[in-house]
Amino acid sequence: MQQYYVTTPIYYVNDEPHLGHIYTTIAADVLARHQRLSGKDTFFLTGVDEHGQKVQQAAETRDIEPIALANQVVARYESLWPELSISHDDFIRTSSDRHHKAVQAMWRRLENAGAIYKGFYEDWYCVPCETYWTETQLKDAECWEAHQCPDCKRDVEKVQEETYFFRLSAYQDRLLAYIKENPDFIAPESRRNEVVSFVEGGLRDLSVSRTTFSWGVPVPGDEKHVVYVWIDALTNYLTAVGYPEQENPERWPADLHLIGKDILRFHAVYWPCMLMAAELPLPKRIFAHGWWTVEGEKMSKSKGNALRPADLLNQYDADVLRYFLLREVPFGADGDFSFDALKVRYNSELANDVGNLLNRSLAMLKKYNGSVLGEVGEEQAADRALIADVEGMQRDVDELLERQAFHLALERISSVVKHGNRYVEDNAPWALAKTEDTARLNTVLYHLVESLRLIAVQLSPFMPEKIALMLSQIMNKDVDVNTLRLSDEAGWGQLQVGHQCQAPSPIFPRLDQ
Ligand code: ME8
Repeated sequence: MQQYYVTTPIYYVNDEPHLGHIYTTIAADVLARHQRLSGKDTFFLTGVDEHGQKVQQAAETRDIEPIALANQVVARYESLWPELSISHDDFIRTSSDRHHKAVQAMWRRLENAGAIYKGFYEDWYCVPCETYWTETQLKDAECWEAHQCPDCKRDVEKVQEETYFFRLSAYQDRLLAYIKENPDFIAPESRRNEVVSFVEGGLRDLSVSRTTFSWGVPVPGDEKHVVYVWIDALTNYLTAVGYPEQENPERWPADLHLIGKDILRFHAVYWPCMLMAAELPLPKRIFAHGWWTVEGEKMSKSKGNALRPADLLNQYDADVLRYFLLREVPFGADGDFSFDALKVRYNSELANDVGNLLNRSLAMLKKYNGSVLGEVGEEQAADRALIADVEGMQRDVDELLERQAFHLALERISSVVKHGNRYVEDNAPWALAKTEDTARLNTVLYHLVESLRLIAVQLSPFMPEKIALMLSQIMNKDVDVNTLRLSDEAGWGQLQVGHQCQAPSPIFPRLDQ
């Protein structure tokens, strides 16, 4: 069976989950569900990043141990993910034994490959960004006078320590060649171009150990050093698939690392170079999505305006959020979250289009034929056009999700829903019901219900709970969307004549503006 391995970033435990974290995880979940539906042996990984100075400091301010802070935030994620129907197969914690082993084994592997050496470091460090800056970089960014981080504009600290370096510079040419030969490796294209110009600008060896704090994985054989948090964090993608018990894990490489644009360099430069040094295959694709603001403002801890999952789930079903987040903004672009936009999108596409098509179709079926699908007559051009559109949708959605174009996939499904509503108007079952032509009436009703079934199947990765309700009305039994497979479901004509549907019950009631 074909495999599929998708990951999210592992989230820091010095912050509570917010809109940004749920966005990436929902996107990964939709892909995982879509791949399972397509019959692939899918592995979906998410988790938390527990180590590092940032977490240690956050714990100190609260006067607790870092692990206690981590445990609190892990509990939040563990209760949040089921509420959002996240279907991850593994949740990784970097404080776990399995991960310690993996990080230490990775370190030794890099060391044995001659890619790690000991040296001395003198530079400027931004604690919140966990990034080192040279004097030249600060000067270039006009941050030298104020000693500010070029990214976040907060203060940088001077650091001088004995450190181990990773020979990043040695992989510059190989990485560039790889990126050029593999056009799908980094997406979207604008991010790929960014990475190319960064690498072309020259890679410096990377400091990969710290002696200034202790909350992390000790460097094997030199325990006063702690492994740099990014080496630690990135290795999680291998830990979860059985490294180092399996030296070259069977599930590796990942098919997709889904990340936000903030952590592109770590994933598209440092990580591939580490893997090259370790002689492990590179992930097949890295997709960096854009940034959400909320009602026009950047979410920030200092402003305290981060949108928390509870603020959203108090007002909207998880599935409606899932739909909105992936429909509203082209994946890859930045976007602004507003409750008004959510309501508009919900009313127009979910209540008016999908909800309406389901309700009116099942209501007419009930009224004209006791909810039973009658004998289908000869197909007309309009029927064939609807079938062709449904079949085209199935192919297109698959192709669009292969390249993470969620908004286009939803738009494509939405276009079939609109087609279905037009088909109702054009074929006017209420008028047919007044004639003797029951064959035509049955044919129209059949095409509507069968289209709805196939639309629901395609929507199920996006809205698993709502679609389970929709399908149970159509199939007249409980439907577990997790076990649906396209090989069983996707063919036109699976609903049998004589099948009885349920009476409609609205799943997307209209909201007042
Ligand atoms: O960076 N809009 O963890 P993190 C969209 N531990 N996505 C957002 C967002 C926003 N406003 N804010 C956060 C780390 N995200 C490291 C990762 S991976 C080996 C280590 C999402 O808790 C987005 O996916 O800061 C971003 O990449 C991630 O949260 C950063 O999470």
